[in-house]
Amino acid sequence: MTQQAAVERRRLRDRGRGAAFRRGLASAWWMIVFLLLGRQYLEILTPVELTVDRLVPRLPMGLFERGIEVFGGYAKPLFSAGAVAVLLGLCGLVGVARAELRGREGAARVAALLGALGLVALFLLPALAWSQPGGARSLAVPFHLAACGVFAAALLLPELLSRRMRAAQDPDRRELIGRAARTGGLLLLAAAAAPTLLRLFNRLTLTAVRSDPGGMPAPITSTSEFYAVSKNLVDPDSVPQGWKLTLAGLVDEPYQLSLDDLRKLPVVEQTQTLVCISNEVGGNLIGNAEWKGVRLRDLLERAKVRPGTVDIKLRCADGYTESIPLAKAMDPGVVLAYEMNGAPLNAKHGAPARLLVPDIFGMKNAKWIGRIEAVGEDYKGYWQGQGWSDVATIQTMSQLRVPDKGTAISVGRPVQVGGVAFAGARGVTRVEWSVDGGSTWREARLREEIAPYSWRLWEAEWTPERAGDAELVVRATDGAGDLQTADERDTLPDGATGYHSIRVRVDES
Ligand SMILES: Nc1nc2c(c(=O)[nH]1)N[C@H]1C(S)=C(S)[C@@H](COP(=O)(O)O)O[C@H]1N2
Ligand SMILES: [Mo]
Repeated sequence: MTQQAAVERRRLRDRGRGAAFRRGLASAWWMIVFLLLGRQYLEILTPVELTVDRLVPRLPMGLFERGIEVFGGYAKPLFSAGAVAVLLGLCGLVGVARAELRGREGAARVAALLGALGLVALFLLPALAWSQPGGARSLAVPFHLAACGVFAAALLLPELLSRRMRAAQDPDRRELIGRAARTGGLLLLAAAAAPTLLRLFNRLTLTAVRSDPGGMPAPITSTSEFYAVSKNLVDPDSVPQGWKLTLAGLVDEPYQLSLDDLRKLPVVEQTQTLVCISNEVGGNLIGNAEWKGVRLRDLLERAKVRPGTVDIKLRCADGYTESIPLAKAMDPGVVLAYEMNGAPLNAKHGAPARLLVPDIFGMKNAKWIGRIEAVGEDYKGYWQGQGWSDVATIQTMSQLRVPDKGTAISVGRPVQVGGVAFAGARGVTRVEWSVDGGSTWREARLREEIAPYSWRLWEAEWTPERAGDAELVVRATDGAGDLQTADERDTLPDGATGYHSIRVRVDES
């Protein structure tokens, strides 16, 4: 054989492999539609959602941190896109494996093919499905197995059918029928998948949602401007039919409550600020709202928590789990809320009920709660596996919100300086600000206290005396008299610390 012939052969083989890979991908499309239908009608999570859900909290902390550092708010969509690529890649490879094996002999061929399919079928999808949270789990595993079956059928059936037709019909007719079948199939699939895709798309929580209107914040953040953070690619969007809150575990009298039952219990109203532990210094994952609900303590007393209980564990519709120590759970400030800013809690913020835990970072404020359980161990929640603080006490923090970027500042003309300060349950008693990078400090005016667990708005007036760059800095003192730490620390694992500062240009008047 000449060298040229060998090269030509390799070229053909590579081209054949490309086609086989593409055929694997095309077969995956059927499986994807099948999975989307399951997502739409059976609430079975897609492999991509499950991958993100399982993998992210297991990433080593350093890697997670790097990811957030490099990709910022895009980390979640990029990670998801990666998961899609890996799953599709596997499907393509199965396509190639199948084509490679076609030339081989009988039994070996079948065995190898089954092996390749089995790899996907028996391990990947069902293993993922196993981690499906909530009631759909028993359905999820057989459903994902069936999805593998759909993939296998899409890959193998056309070949089997065309072999039959080849025997029966002339080539032109065969070609026509084949094309019609493919086009019709694709249209059908597109029609079936469209509503699901649309629905999922509307519920995507790719990044923390918060529209920043700029300027001095309102004392109460409107629900539409309130940041939203969740671990999910797609949040739970509807309260399941017949939703019940379950109180169980180490209790003498377990019980269930409907939303109506919950609304009949003694009501508490509480204005409280939420802040995410991954909020950077000066970041906007913070908001203040008026909540309404019932005391967790009342719910627990009714269930008669047994001695030996260590933690109160929360289980949510999205599979999220969290825990707070029993002593904290009995704090009258811990509220199971079903209203936010005068309206029923919406889907983004945890409908039908979410927990509010004053003094503790947002992650302990579990949303979409379905089960509250007394447990005899120090239970580690979703994020603690990765090393985020389990105590998660809010750090004293303060922010400059004005002047904001667009404000023109010039010598001799007064401008407003101001923002928010927050120290969890300790409260803020003093805010100071500086125009020289923290060399000298001035006293800020605190606006009146909104509520014990709420942020405090602060403001001051500044009349610049010199043109050039100025560095504005702010720091707060909490109710215990402790000055906010100037130590610059990252969000991981205890929440960011350090002073917020902004550089501004002062023009000649
Ligand atoms: N069930 C559930 N609850 C959750 C989360 C989640 O992913 N799932 N995220 C937590 C985090 S990290 C934060 S900061 C707050 C944010 O609450 P918000 O979206 O109402 O602002 O919800 C917490 N509760
Ligand atoms: Mo958070």
